[in-house]
Amino acid sequence: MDSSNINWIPIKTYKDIRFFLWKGISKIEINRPKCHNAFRVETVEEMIDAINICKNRTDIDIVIITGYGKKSFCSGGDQKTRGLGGYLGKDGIPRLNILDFYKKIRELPKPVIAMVNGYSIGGGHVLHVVCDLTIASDNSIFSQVGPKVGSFDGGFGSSYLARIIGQKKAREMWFLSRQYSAQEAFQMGLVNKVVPLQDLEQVTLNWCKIIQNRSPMSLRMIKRCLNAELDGQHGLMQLAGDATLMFYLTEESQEGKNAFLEKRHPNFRKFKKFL
Ligand code: S0N
Repeated sequence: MDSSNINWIPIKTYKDIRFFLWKGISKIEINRPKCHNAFRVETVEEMIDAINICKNRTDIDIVIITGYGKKSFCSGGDQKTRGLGGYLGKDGIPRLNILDFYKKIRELPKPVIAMVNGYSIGGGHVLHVVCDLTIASDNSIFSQVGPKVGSFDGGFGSSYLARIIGQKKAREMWFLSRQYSAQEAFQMGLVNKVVPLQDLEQVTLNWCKIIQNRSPMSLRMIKRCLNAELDGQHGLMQLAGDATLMFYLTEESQEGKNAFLEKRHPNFRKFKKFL
């Protein structure tokens, strides 16, 4: 695939993000370069709207999340909008709605790739952690700054982080709140690949292309299974929902519905049993 052929087509216009589609690949890009792509309540609302579209459109196979420009992926919550008890939207109600977006990424039955193009800090670091895969440019910087700025993420940002890089390293990241280079992040298993910044989109799209040729149901189930172990009852519900989907596709399941509608007893005995 030649980068000159890439033709991102806008799906919907927003204020804080850009949202594109090209050949079944969608791209959600935080567009607030003045503050290193920090997210405010409205940014997150837009991202949630975009990812809901990704869920509902069958012509979208895979989602890339990234930040505008060459310096930053995302610097976390917009500290200038942080009030008492959360981040303040136009209604003045304090929220931490980024958690809802993290959940959307985990729940999406399609692969999500973080294309990290610079600073990935605080809630903007958790943002790449919750994605299925991370491809980072060589100028990227990774950090959890909570203990420096008076916050912490005890959810995916710590427990899932620790599953990825180990308990000791996760504690180091949080307790010291220092910055790590892309190479250090690669060495600790925090990212899947590091590439020169100018190759970042091309390599990410190459990975997308490979994944697009894989079985969508297989990808969906493996994502669910990997999540289920960590996500407790919620993860099991998601996995079970997909198991039900697959059962609905069988003749045995159809027989139950048809018998009800035809007001007869179902005959399940005619179906093959598997060991
Ligand atoms: C990215 C950094 C390292 C860049 O440093 P540099 O190059 O020196 O630039 P600056 O001069 O610092 O920045 C340029 C302008 O951008 C503004 N800015 C940068 N980041 C933010 C931000 N997050 N919010 C608001 N503004 C930001 C600067 O202020 C500056 O503006 P001007 O020119 O007007 O002065 C460096 O900027 C940096 O470290 N930034 C991030 C700092 C930070 O506090 N991040 C937020 C951390 N917290 C969260 O993300 C928590 C939110 C959260 O998501 C969460 C989730 C789940 C559960 C809990 C939480 C939680 O609350 O922790």
